[in-house]
Amino acid sequence: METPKKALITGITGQDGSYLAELLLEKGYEVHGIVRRSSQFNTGRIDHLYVDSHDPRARLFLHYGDLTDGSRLVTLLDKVQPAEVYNLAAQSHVRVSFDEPEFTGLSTGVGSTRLLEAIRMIGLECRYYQASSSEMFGATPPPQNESTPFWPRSPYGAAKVYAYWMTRNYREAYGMFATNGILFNHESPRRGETFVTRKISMAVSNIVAGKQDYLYMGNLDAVRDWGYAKDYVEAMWLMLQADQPDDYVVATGTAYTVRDFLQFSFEHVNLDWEKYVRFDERYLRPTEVDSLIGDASKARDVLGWTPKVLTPELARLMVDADMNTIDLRTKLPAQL
Ligand code: NDP
Ligand code: GDR
Repeated sequence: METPKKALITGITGQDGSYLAELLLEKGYEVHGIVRRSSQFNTGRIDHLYVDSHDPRARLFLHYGDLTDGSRLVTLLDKVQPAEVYNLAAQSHVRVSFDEPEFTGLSTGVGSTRLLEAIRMIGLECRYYQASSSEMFGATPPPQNESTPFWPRSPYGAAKVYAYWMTRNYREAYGMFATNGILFNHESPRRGETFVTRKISMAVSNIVAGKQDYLYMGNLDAVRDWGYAKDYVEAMWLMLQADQPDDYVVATGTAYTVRDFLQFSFEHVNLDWEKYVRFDERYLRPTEVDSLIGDASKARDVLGWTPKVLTPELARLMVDADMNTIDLRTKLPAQL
């Protein structure tokens, strides 16, 4: 029997990590994931994939670690010897990055350097994926592609720009197969509950169930290019199968406002969003990113990648998922 290819995923407990782990397991990989120690289990998104490690069929293995702990990354990479490393771990919330700029820099920015340097130090021959972001384009007007200048508008965006350039530098300086996926917003029923799309889909289901009266929101005019996370992890994998390391934008190329997303979601259950949505300035950011619309022609032409799910369908799919699990949710999310 052939030895399975090994992949290491940082951020495996997050939205994208869980879909990527699923995809790689389906493709026959042995998947290793880095998990942060927490006072409660934080593996809810991947529990369905886990097989006890004593079982000979087990192909998913979890290890404690943290992107702020460089020596741990060295010992772990040395032990696992993965052929592919996907760096998805980050403090990924833009609004929170204004409250925690230093930690965001340490994890989202310097965390990538720690991982790249660990790979270099032990001489690991692997392919590296960096989760770069459309937030790097920030205030540069759309459409944005691989040649668009960066103008980050948050500590998160700035940390991602640093990680992007470190990834390119390790590619150019050491010949490492290091690739940036510049992904635009992508969502799913596993999206964190304080990101705008999931906040909306959960509120719709709570309102229908009579558990919530109003939804408090910030800027409804922001334009985003929202795709489906399951489609986007496929693009990550394709990038590491390419002949050469490179940088790719991944997006749907469509544009909707937060207001549009509200309308698609409430309309799906025959409610008028304007009756339920109220403004709270707490959800505004000191500097906003007004409009992100990606041009993913390169990913289409070189990798053969195209999105399957577009924003209106995504909104409906997320509302349906939250409507189906409403009975399992016992409390409303804290107002964060
Ligand atoms: P999530 O916030 O859902 O997941 C982030 C993951 O990173 C979690 O597993 C989290 O662990 C882990 N993590 C956070 N800090 C550390 C740390 N210091 N050490 C180790 N692990 C850590 O993000 P997504 O899945 O949505 O996004 C994945 C990546 O892609 C992120 O880097 C994000 O910035 C980037 N990105 C996301 C986009 C999107 O639209 N979703 C678009 C473009 C880029 P825990 O579960 O313990 O919190
Ligand atoms: P974003 O996602 O900042 O684009 O970053 P988020 O869903 O948080 O915000 C999208 C837009 O909605 C506006 N907005 C609100 N946002 C939140 N969270 N809560 C609200 O109540 C609210 N009201 C209006 C925001 O101002 C913003 O304009 C995401 C993250 O996944 C990043 O990690 C990733 O890199 C980028 O997408 C691409």
